[in-house]
Amino acid sequence: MKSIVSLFAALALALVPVGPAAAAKEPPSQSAKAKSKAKAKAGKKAKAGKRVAVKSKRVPKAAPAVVIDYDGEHHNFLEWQAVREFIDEMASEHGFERAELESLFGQARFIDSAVQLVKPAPPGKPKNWELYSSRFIEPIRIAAGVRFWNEHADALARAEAAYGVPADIIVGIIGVETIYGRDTGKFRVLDTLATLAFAYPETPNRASRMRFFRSELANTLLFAREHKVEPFSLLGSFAGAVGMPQFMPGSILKFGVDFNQDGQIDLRNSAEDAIGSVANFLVQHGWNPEHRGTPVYPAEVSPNRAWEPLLDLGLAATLRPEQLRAAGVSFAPGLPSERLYGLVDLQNGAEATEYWVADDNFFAITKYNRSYFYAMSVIELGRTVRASRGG
Ligand SMILES: [Ca+2]
Repeated sequence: MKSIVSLFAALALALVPVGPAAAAKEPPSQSAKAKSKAKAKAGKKAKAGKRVAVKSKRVPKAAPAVVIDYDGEHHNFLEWQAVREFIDEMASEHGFERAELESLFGQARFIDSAVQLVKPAPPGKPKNWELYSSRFIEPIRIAAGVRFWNEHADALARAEAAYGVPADIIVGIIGVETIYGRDTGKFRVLDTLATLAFAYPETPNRASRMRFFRSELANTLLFAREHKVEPFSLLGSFAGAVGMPQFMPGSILKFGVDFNQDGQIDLRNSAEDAIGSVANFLVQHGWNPEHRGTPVYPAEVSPNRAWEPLLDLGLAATLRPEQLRAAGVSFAPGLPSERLYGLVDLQNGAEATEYWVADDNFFAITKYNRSYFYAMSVIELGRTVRASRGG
């Protein structure tokens, strides 16, 4: 039984962007969009993949009979010079067999929807925190969060003890990412990453994004080899993000944790692995276990706008409370005076902007997805789920 479970887990493993998570990550709303039908078929795919699991360190030559339920064009990636250079690099730097990689790329599909989805949104409506957060702080996700927390209370408590990351933050992230595993993505990671690595659309940041996805493609092959997983069995979002916490392959390699100790890091099927991996990711990105209590404090700003330059200090807590006060930022007296903070603005369309001061732990969440809206939604969803459970 154990072997079936672990194989299933490994094969279905889907991987986050960023920072690892962040830099590359698609907005959760989009990742959710791309996933609706996948769940029912995931079991079949994993079972199909199970038969082809290999013990050798070599990349299997043939893809398994994984059912693909999306339209992808058969494209001969090997026609592209950049792909051939990539194969050369993987062979010379990491010892992959050229013929095996050629076989894989010969079977990869071009995913046009991934190309469309990474294009910048048309300029339009101003940022609106209320609207954004209402997609995540809502009854269905809150109820699913309560169930998830109840079901995995032991693992959440174990993660809090081991990493110092409270359950509500982990529950907030997994809820915002995939509604607790409901929307983990249906694309073969090799298809989407090959498409985005070598056919990224014309955008101002095209070169850096292609480098990123090329690197994640390499990470996918490295992960598959290291963990003896058939590469085409890895499923994820249109941007290659895998599993309940939507880790990019590079993040799985660096920060993934086998938290249920079954020998596999399976972020798609193991909530325990997802919980441990999220906590580990945060700690590795600056989460400070010593900082108990809330990472954010409501603030008010003076009309003279002397605080405005403080909004441009990057995703880091660098200001002492007295520096904030001197610039016209006020906050409740209970704020711990020995910590550093950053000033955060949550724009609200035509309504008044909300201001907060935030400590290291808020900014650790922004390493998962580089957005104030994202980090604040994680915190609020976690708090709401905690309150719904009775605290
Ligand atoms: Ca595991």
